[in-house]
Amino acid sequence: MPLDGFHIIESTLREGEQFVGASFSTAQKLEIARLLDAFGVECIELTSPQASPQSFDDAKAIAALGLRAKILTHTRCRIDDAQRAIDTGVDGVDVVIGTSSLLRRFSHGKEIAEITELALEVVSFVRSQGVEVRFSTEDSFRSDPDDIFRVYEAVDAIGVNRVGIADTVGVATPRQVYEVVGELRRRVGCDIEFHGHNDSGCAIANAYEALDAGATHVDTSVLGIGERNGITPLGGLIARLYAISPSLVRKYDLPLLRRIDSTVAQMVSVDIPFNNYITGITAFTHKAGIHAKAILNNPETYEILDPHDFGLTRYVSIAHRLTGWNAIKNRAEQLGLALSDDALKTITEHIKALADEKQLSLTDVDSLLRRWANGEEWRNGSDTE
Ligand code: HCA
Ligand code: CU
Repeated sequence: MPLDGFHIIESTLREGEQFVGASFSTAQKLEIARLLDAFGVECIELTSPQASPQSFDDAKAIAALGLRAKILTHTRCRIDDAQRAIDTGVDGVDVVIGTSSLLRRFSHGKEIAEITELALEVVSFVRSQGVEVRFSTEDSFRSDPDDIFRVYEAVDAIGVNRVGIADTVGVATPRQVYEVVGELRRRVGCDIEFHGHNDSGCAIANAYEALDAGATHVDTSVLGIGERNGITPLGGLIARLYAISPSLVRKYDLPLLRRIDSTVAQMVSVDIPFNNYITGITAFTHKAGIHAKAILNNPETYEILDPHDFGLTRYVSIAHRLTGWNAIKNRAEQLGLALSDDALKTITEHIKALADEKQLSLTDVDSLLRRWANGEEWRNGSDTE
């Protein structure tokens, strides 16, 4: 599939609830679901209703909201779990079972033949109830490929809506994801979902490679929260795809991302990381004089994402020793100060020398510019407070 038909399965309310700092109240879950729906994600995945009575009631409440997004819930590969999921009124059930030898030995103890049988039973049961069903193998990238392809082909043959491939431990490389998903694409006719953890920093790249290889759905969570250090972050996936072509993500309400990230960050008691994709405090901050000059002439020189598309603005940092006179000139213009280029070059040298001595602030630079523009003596007096 070419990239543009992809769907996001937003799993903040499932994988994200597995983040150590997350314990969403019902009101918080409703708020997150509404925000994600307003952003435009195609599907929202919820914690298994089997997890607790509150999880069941919350799934029911979210399913009843009448959101545009499809509401999915996650369950083990068991008829009783699937029944309970269907009882909540969700649009789809995401079934998962471990297939790696580790999980088969130390988790559920089942052989592949037994897993296939169970998968067929649960998939046909959910289908018979008129609800969408996805079948996924857990720890797919440490499973024997022949094993998982056999199970996927079996469920595809009986009409599963989607199969999921999961890098549960964040071990897969982008090339490996491309190859495995590409092979899966050749073997099944149904939709393909990719779920990738970020233990070795490849979650975004892997999600991108999965889409490029023919996956139709990618799992994300807000800020990437989930088990351990989490999964593909919603904002990171958006940044990756926007960088290919903004048209790929125009279907989403991009300016809402900032509110979504900060709302969830607050709910789980973390800060948005300074270097976060799009919404990190430094994501659109430029510093070195050479960068600042080019950015001021044409932002595309050092920006692949236009902050305005996300309702954000860029910031050029000028109060430091790496500053340049073009950036200082731009600041003088912002302040409405008429200064010659020669004066600005002299002031810039002075700022650099001062910055070698102490930490400067923008206020320091502004007052230097103002004093120079007013013709005040600044060389001998105290330049900064
Ligand atoms: C889990 C495991 C899971 C499932 C992914 C999926 C994983 O916590 O239940 O259903 O596609 O990473 O394997 O999140
Ligand atoms: Cu996971």
